[in-house]
Amino acid sequence: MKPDTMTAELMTPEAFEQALRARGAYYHIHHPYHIAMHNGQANRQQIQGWVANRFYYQTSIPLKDAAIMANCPDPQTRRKWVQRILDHDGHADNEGGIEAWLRLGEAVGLDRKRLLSEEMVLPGVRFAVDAYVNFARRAVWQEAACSSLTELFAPQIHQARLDGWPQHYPWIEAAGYDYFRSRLSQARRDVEHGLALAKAYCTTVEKQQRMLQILQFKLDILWSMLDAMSMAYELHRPPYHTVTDQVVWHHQRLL
Ligand code: AHQ
Repeated sequence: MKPDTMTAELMTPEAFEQALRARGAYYHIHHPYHIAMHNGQANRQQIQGWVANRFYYQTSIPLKDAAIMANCPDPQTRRKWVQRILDHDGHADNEGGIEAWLRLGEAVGLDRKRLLSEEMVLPGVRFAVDAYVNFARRAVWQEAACSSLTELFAPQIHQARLDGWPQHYPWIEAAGYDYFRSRLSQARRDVEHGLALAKAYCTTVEKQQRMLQILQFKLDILWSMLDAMSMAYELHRPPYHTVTDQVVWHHQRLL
């Protein structure tokens, strides 16, 4: 759907929210890799690959959120936004999402050191995630903040995992599911703030149409991550597979 600000009309805040929600049609819950995991058709390597690659996304979220805060001059907004960093990095009485994801790793049979080494992170996943962090560093802070609105669709995907994975994958230890449970409420709270920011900021046709493109950019990031995993773990065509069966791609955060 190509945005055309020449003919697009200014939407009311309610209509703009509906337009944002309509992008849910392109959410990665509809990606074949995700559908296979949801239907119990993923094997151990495909689940482990997803957990190890998504770990790079999770550890990049606090960098993304800190970049937004660094660009945001409003203390009121920063006071709210900082909670997102704490949710992942942890604080006094909460281990945080990154620690919970490491436990998800152990629950699927991956040692913490393996995830922390980032040696399983595919180049395509790294490039997609780095594009998100770099966007947050350079963009107008409101645009970067609202790019998190793919979480409009996240509670459904976390709930689907909690509902379906235990039966499909009895080999995954139940302790691993704590992370998905934690996101159900955190995502809903974050989306409320993100939507308020989007409605307050997008007061012209140009800003509304640009924000829809920014949301699509973020949807593309999530979709592209699963494309890279499909190549490696479903089509058995990891990078350089015609040259070597070794992992030779870079696995350092260079940005
Ligand atoms: O676990 C996820 C998470 O912490 C976040 C932060 C948020 C952002 O700031 O962009 N997006 C996000 C997402 C998480 N989980 C994804 C999933 O499928 O488990 C969904 C993803 C998102 O919808 O953007």
